[in-house]
Amino acid sequence: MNKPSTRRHWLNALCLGLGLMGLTAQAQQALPAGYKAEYRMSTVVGTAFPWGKGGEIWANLVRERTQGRINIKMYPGVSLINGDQTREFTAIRQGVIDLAVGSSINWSPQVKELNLFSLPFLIKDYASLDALTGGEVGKDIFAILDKSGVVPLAWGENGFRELTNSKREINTPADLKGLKIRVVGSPLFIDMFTALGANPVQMSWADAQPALSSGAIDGQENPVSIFTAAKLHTVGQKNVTMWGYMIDPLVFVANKEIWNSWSVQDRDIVRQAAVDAGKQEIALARAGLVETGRPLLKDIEALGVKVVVPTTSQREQFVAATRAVYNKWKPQIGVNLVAKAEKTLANVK
Ligand code: X2X
Repeated sequence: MNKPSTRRHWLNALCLGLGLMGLTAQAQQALPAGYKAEYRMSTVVGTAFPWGKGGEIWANLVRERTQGRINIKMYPGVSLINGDQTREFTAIRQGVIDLAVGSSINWSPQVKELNLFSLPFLIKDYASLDALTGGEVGKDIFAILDKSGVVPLAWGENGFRELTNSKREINTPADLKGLKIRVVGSPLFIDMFTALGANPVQMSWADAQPALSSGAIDGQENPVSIFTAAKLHTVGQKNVTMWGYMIDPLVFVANKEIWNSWSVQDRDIVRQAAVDAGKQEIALARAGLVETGRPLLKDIEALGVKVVVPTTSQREQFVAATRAVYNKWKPQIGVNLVAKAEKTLANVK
């Protein structure tokens, strides 16, 4: 019945199978007990953006420095939660996401203190943000994140959020009147744009791009690094207003259980890699905006986009129009935390 050649074939297959099982077992043995073969990292945007690049740098540094013990796979587009960026924080806490580089805005529905960074016209320049994240306020926020159930590791940056639209130049609140502006998840943004006379529409970043393309909405607000990488000029966004009304920092975090499953040595590696990646990411986020003449703005104008910078008195009109929103949100964020931030900022040169 069984010809010798067929028997040999089965024997070979059996040996190959056993060999593979042995190899898999070996690979598993190489990992310390309790380590997963792969960890899932969430970001909103991919590696074409400073934010996604920061995630990639972090994952690569961790893989190299742990000799592959900790292997991180990126899930841009917040794909682990079907693009619903306002659920990211909960998903990290619950372990649906192992690691993340996330925006303070997207996590602020769960961590109300993170709305601090979204207070209109509070943080006026990079030195001001650095004074907050690098000082007592930054420590307080990390302690709050820790208490909220994640392990905060390092700061990154999305950037100063600028206003763009398809309709007209916007220099004052009057120019915004009636425009449909897409805003992100925190109700603070609905308050701000309502106060400015616009018609704010809350939607995810994934939904915003088709909505801009179809003209269902007129405008949006995001850092100009997002504008260029997402090519928003191709979806009708022909006007940019450099009003710098707020800046959203990013935070590199880990799920607590995952964190505790690692050796102390590996935790140090992951934390230091986050700090190093965060520094590089912040430099990428600021590229073209910190050099004299802000060369990135010239690049945007070269795309056929009109870039305006409100004068001091025009800017004052935006500040005045949103002051009531600032005052309404201060107690919701925490009077002490906001006062501490205001005091720190008053001392920034
Ligand atoms: O949705 C946005 O506007 C974005 C990409 O900037 C954030 O995730 C906060």
